Amino acid sequence: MGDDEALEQVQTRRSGPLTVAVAGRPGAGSSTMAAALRTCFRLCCMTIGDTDPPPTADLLIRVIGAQVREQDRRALADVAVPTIVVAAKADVRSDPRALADAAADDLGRSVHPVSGLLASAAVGPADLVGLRAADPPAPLLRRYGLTGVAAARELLDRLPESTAREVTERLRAVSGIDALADPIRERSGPVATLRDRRLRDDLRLLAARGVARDDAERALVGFAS
Ligand SMILES: Nc1nc2c(ncn2[C@@H]2O[C@H](COP(=O)(O)OP(=O)(O)O)[C@@H](O)[C@H]2O)c(=O)[nH]1
Ligand SMILES: [Mg+2]
Repeated sequence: MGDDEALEQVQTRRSGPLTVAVAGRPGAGSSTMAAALRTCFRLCCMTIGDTDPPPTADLLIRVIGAQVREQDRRALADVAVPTIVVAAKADVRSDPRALADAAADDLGRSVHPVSGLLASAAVGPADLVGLRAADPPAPLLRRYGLTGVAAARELLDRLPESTAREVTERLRAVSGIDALADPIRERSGPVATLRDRRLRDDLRLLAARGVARDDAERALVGFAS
C-alpha cells in the first residue's frame, strides 16, 4: 500500500458509516434484528453470533431472549464498545415490557423490547387480499406472526383504504423499534470520540513508521495529545 493510500484509509475510517455489530445467542433473533435495523435506520449491520464485537465496530446491539442468560451477562460484563440491549421477539411475549424491565434490573442497563419480525416486514399490495380474508393464509401468518396479522387486520378493518405501505408502517409502529432511535443517536457522541481516538492512534503509528510522515503529522495537529 502506498503512503497516500495508508493515510487515506485511516481518514476514511473516521468518516465512514456507523458500523454496527449485532450479537446474541444463536436463535435469539440477531439476523432478523439486523435486517430490521437496516430497513428502519439504514444502519450498516453485521451479525456476529455470540462472539465479541470486532475492535472496528462503533456500536454493539446485544439481542437477548425472554430472559437474560449467563452468556448475555458475560458478553455485557466488560464490553468496550457502546452497547444497546434489545429483548427480541416482542410480538410473541405476553408482556414484553415487563420481561424487558426484569432483564434491565438483572443487567443494570436499559433493555428495549422489539419485534425484529414486525420491524423488518415489508407488506406488498398482493398481501392485502390475504390480510383481509376471513382466514389469513399460512404464509402470511409465518411472515408477520399472529400479532402482525392481527395488527394489520385491525388497521384494514378501521381504515379499509389503507395501502400496503401504511400497513408496513403500522407493523413498524407496533414493533417497538422506534424506541431505539434516541439511544442510537445518544451513542453517536461516544462513537465520534472513539473514532477520533482511533484516528489519532493510527496517524501516530503512520508518522512513527515514517509513512506519509509530513501529511500524518499535519493531520495530527488538529488533536490535543
Ligand atoms: N415471532 C418472531 N419470530 C422471530 C423474530 N425474530 C426472529 N424470529 C424467528 O426466530 C428464528 C431465529 O431467528 P434469527 O433472526 O435467524 O436468529 P439468529 O439465529 O439469532 O440470527 C427464526 O425462525 C425467526 O423467524 C421476531 O421478532 N418475532
Ligand atoms: Mg443468524
